[in-house]
Amino acid sequence: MKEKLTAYQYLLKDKLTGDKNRELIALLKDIKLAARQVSKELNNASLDNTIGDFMGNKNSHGEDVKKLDVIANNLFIKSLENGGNCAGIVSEEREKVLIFNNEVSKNSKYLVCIDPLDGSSNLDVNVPVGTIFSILKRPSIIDKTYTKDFLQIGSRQVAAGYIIYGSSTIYVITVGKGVDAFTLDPIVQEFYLSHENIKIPKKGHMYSVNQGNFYEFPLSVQEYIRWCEQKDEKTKRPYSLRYVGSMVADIHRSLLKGGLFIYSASKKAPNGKLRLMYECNPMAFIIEQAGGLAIDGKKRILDISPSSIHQKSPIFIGSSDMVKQISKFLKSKLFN
Ligand code: P6P
Repeated sequence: MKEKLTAYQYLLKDKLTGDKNRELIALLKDIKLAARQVSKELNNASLDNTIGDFMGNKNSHGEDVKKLDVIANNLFIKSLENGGNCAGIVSEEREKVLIFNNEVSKNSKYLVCIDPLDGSSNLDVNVPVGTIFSILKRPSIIDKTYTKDFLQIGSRQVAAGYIIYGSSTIYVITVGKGVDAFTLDPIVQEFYLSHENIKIPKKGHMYSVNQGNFYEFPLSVQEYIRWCEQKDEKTKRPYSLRYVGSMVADIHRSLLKGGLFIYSASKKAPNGKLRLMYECNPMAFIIEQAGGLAIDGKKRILDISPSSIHQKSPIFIGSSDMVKQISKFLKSKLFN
């Protein structure tokens, strides 16, 4: 019988050994605490009447704010601020950075970029949603923390992860030494190792895109989608279209089963919809660590130099063979 290790025990034993990693392990525990609290809020939402819009409130991007968006954001802020292992955060739910000025946090080595509750538009219909986070090192622990300290390219991430709140709550993380997942035991309220050293299948036969935007996409993306729909036994086409409308759910399926997730630039969204710092970068780090690829259509997501904390990026992410295949269309002179 395999030893049942908690996330803390496993990371301490295998991935984050030594004193220099104590603060990072503690920061990952702070994130785990908030994840457990959010999981409980989501499970009770319909009973506690916290499903639904938050009195027509809108976030800094003009999107309807759900009650649970606010609850989740506050829970992560509270855990990160009180944990003292993070100097400040960028959150999808806040227009500006939030710097923690308490004595312990202000000398912390790390910064966190987070989407506290991604896919919350699905909450009312009980579709899996998630938290996505990215951990960066502060350029300096002597100076104060500034917005510019967060504007680091994705390849400088120290750790990244997501929590998917589905039929079970699963915490998927990388610290740059592969990808591991931990499933919440709801009775014990502890995350235990359930998927060790996950590798994304090199080939996949599922593509994940909002087909409703087809005629908004560049011709190259339209042609790729048409290619997926053609019958060809050798390449096991037509592929299956799977789109949940919740990035964490679509990426989690691709990670475990293989596939390609697409959120392309379009006429109505020239930079796509997903945010670089707390959606594209963390997912790209995880998928690359699992052996997949992640591009914006021209370059590696993790090589993009950010200019603003909420900037968007197109993203094509998943099984390496599938990303290479769509790259041929994206770069073809026929379609550009
Ligand atoms: P669309 C959810 O709102 C989200 O941010 C991601 O989780 C998801 O992948 C995407 O937007 C869905 O967007 O435009 O297809 O509804």
